[in-house]
Amino acid sequence: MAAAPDPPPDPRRSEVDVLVVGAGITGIYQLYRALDAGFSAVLVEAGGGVGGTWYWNRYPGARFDSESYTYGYLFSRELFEEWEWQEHFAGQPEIERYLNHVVDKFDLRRHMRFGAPVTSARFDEASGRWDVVTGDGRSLRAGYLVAATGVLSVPHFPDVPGRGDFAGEQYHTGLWPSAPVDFAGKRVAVVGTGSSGVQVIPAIVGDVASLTVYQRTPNWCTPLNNAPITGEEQAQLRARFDEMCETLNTSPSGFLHPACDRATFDDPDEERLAFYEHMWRSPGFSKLTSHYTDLLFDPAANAAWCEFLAAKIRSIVRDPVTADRLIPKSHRFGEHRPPFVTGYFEAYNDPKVSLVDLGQTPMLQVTTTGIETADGVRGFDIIVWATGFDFGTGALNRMGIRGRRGIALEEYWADGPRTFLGLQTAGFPNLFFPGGPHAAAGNNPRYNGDQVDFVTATLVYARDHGFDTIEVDPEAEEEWTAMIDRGAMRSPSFGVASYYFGTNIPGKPRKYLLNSAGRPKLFKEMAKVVDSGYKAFGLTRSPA
Ligand code: NA7
Repeated sequence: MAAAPDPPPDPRRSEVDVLVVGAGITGIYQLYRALDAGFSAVLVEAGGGVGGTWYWNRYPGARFDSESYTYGYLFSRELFEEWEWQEHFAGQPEIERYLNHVVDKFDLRRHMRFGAPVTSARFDEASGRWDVVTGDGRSLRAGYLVAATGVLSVPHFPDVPGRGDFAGEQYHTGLWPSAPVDFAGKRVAVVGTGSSGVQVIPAIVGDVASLTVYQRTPNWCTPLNNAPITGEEQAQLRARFDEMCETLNTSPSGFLHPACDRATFDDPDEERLAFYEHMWRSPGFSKLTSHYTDLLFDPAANAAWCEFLAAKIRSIVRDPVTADRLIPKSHRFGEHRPPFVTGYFEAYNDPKVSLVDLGQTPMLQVTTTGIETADGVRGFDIIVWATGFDFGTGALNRMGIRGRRGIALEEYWADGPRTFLGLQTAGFPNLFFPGGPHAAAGNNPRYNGDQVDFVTATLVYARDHGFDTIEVDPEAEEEWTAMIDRGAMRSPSFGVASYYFGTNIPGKPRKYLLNSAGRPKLFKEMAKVVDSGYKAFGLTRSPA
């Protein structure tokens, strides 16, 4: 890294070139890139430490389901070589240690302020600057505001009557306390069976007195197939760093998994079953990225894989009624974000574990002692809410962002987000949100990193050409947003009942929040912008 400007910017100073919000993997990288490009920069973070998702989601069992070395940073070979990930899919403690290591190695901490959630951010048209207030009572003025606030950072609690009356302990997986939660000998309820719920369940089952899982919709869970990284693999990772970067930096989904070249019914039944077995034993997301090419496009192909998975669930879970409840009926594989598990289905063979199907016995209320469903009350000492997040727009819409003429972002986005490149929205000059809605899909740090690189290059271009106001052209925004909406309907495997479309949050507009054209489209459009001299951004000079 180039030397930081001297004297170093004080994180309490009131005016900076770049204000980054969020100390997750994207915000840390944006801070590093802004400083490296010679801007003064400060990062503010609501939490008490570094990590973002990996700070808040410290529940037992929280871990990557992207391979560790593909999720971490690639900008520094030295960093890559000195950090030896212990497992192919690292657990939260190791991830948090890694991100703290990065922050210290690149001397970023002195530019960071913790316990400082943004409560308001107003664009001042006269000066062309953002005036930002944080929850610790400070205010800052910034030329550029980069909200790296993440897509899964606002926890969602279901609106169940009596939730506040529960006399025991209750936790949301996305707001997990730093002090360890003692599950030993406790009667525990876990509500929700998405990626978080299915990680926490097997991680605590050994400790609890009883575990009751409240499931509204089962998911197509498949094995994560985690393993320690052997010495030989470590050596190979180092030796093949350049090759790995090339693959990760160009792959549509940001993974290393090789693509399959066959469609489902190209293979005779016996070979197809052998391929499915191979997939079942393959790591994490390769069950999507290395699967038959038609998995998400041909409903019959998807159904054949689901049939295989249902048979697997039945073969693991001994009680046939429980097994049947764990098999999804309402959606295909890939329609929801698929969770990857270790010992999840096996946990239901433990007599301490029971599964409540909320479809049959809806949750009526939380009482002081437990949870009441249509068939009665069960008592608990601890309730774990693994009930997800306000995906995509949750954090951005809650930061009090006001653009030109005081327009509120949450009003401008009342019918769903409108963006260009998943990075900017018209009427909010100099505001960028890498890692927000509409960018791509896949291994997040890879395409979020592409966005950070693009933002940094844009700021440098503006500085080099004497501009300081960057505001996307409404037409470019309209085109990108229309492309996102059209793409949402393209794959027949994708229904609209998922957080990708906001359906988990009552009253949220049903708009697609990812980008099904993915990273290749992002690359193409970013290159077009650069080639055109940033035309889509209408660079100008502020009046002041
Ligand atoms: P998810 O994947 O959104 O899962 C949330 C779970 O909570 C899911 O099973 C929901 O059921 C359930 N839920 C939500 N609201 C309720 C109510 N009111 N009652 C009962 N159950 C409810 O969140 P996760 O934290 O597991 O994972 C989020 C991401 O983190 C994941 O994609 C990875 O990227 C890591 P539903 O399916 O809505 O019926």
